[in-house]
Amino acid sequence: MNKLMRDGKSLILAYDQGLEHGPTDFNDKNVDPTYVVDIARRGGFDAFVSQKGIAERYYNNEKVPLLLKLNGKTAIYGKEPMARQNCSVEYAIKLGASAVGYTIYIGSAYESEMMAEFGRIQEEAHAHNLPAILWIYPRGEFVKNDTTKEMVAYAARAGMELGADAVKIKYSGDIESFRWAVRAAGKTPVYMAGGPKTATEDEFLRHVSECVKAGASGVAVGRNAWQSDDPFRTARRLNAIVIQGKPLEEALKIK
Ligand code: FBP
Repeated sequence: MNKLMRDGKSLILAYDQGLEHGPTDFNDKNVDPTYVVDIARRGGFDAFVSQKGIAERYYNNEKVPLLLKLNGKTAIYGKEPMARQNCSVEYAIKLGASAVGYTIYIGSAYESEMMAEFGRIQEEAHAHNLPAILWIYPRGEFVKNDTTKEMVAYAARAGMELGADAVKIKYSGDIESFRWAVRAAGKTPVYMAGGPKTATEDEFLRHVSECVKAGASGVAVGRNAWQSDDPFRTARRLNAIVIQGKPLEEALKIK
């Protein structure tokens, strides 16, 4: 994990939403992967996340490490969520990846298939000295609310027990409950998932700041960064909170 961390913290830029949600998340600027790779490169991010198609065409041995997603799904099929592997660890390495990512939907009827697949990927990644990072989201018919204290901590714990080198989980909404999730993850670093763009940037940065206070090792953000009117200012503020440990009020003054 060291390659993706500065002083034990990471700022990760996620750009796999085109597959997960469709181009509906994009405008004329950020629909172009070149625009987002540039934010990752010059915005002080510790990793850029994409599917292999974007890495093949737009990631050219950039300074920012590549965290290649090895599975994904579209938003079209609405039943029990399942995302199978679509890229090998070996090919991720060929593309220059420093880490691989995989999503498991715990609670889905297909969770055991994703767990088995991740188990193989994790072992293969470790054999090549690559960290395997889990996006771990409670989802499916039996998950009524995926951001309760119990659910978020369950995701964190499950990810740790499955051998993830870091887990990316949703914010549970307050410091105390997120602290429990971080505790449940033990030695496994926890990243907060960004989520849809909040009404104001202050709101998003407050969540980030709360997660850091709760012990998170960073944030893996997409829309709240590359949909920002000023993504480089957002990145500077994120760096201040996550990497430099600055208080929210101070970060918000950064221009
Ligand atoms: P965002 O910050 O844009 O939410 O990105 C984080 C992320 O985990 C992406 O990597 C992924 O594409 C998306 O969220 C998944 O979103 P959903 O919660 O709709 O499945």
